[in-house]
Amino acid sequence: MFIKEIELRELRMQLLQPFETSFGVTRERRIVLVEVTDGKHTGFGEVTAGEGPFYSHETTETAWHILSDFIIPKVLGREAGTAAGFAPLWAPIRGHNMAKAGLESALWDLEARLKGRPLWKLLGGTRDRIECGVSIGIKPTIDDLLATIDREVKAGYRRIKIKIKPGWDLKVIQEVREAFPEILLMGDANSAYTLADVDLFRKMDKYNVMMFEQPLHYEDMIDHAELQKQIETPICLDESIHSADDARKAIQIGACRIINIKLGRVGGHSEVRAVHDVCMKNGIPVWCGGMLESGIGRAHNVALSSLPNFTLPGDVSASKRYWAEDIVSPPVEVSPDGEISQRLAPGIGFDVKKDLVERLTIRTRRFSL
Ligand code: OSB
Ligand code: MG
Repeated sequence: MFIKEIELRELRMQLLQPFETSFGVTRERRIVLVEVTDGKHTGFGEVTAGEGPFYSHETTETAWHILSDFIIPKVLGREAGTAAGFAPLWAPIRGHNMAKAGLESALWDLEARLKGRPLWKLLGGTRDRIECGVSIGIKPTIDDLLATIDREVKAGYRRIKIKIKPGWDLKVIQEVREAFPEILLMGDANSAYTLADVDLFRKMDKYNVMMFEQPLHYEDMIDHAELQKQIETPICLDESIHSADDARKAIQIGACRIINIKLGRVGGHSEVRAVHDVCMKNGIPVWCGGMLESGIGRAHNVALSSLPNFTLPGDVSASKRYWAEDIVSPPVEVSPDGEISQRLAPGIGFDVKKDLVERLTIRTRRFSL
């Protein structure tokens, strides 16, 4: 694989509905797409950084900078046998996993297309259908939330995740559980709590919640281990896990019983597989997290969710929940029983709608030899 040209673009895409978490509200996405070519085939990747440094330190702007000024210059004009073979080139760059993953995932797509194989098979995936859940943001009222859950359950989604934060937690969980006694329910706090809240979590233990996702600080494992000792509901880590090594340590100290794997947060498909393998070896189930992706990031998420230890429904849901028109064709669709089928075409298996991408683009930069 010889890298002849790389193109970055920033897209602006309006979400159909605002998405609110404990760290803020997102109305519009600023998405960086990475397109790599060997002159014959093309691969696409997506940077999942947020617009501001509130989920992680990375932003759309920092990813553009790190890709343009540090990662791309190391990769352009270089040759490697596989996508994984390029990773040593950017290994000296500390952090910035989402910027790295934007390019790394494009290289995997390129490798898969070059070999004429679906990406999910190249990754070692075994599931030709994946189970889908939804992530539902904080709503103005509990009634709004209940109505949204009702709609998503009727649409077939198999697991409901709600966002929680101080003041939108115990009572909300209690009412959701009362209205939907049977659903697989979980809560994601995005680091909104501290160990001082252990009593609150003990109270929430009795509502049969599948897991609490990242209740404590975004860099912590130690306090999570303490909280996990004191509550029965499994803890799932999201923000704290950036690598297979983090996963190993978190498991070793009992900081979680489940791990959410995000392609961007761990720096690409190779590290996704490494995190996946550590978890599988230790009997820790994983699921695929989402970052309000466009169809390209979504397609990568569908593919990686085919790995065998993705045994829980992920935050990988239909394009139409986010976008009036997605940038891939066909859009990502979920069956009435809550599953997405893997694509059989080479690479991510979806076509990129060039005209729409062009219309949504607010800047481009092309790097060629
Ligand atoms: O914590 O999982 C999260 C969205 C943006 C940033 C962080 C998170 C999320 C979601 C949405 O929960 C998942 C999705 O539907 O894409
Ligand atoms: Mg999360």
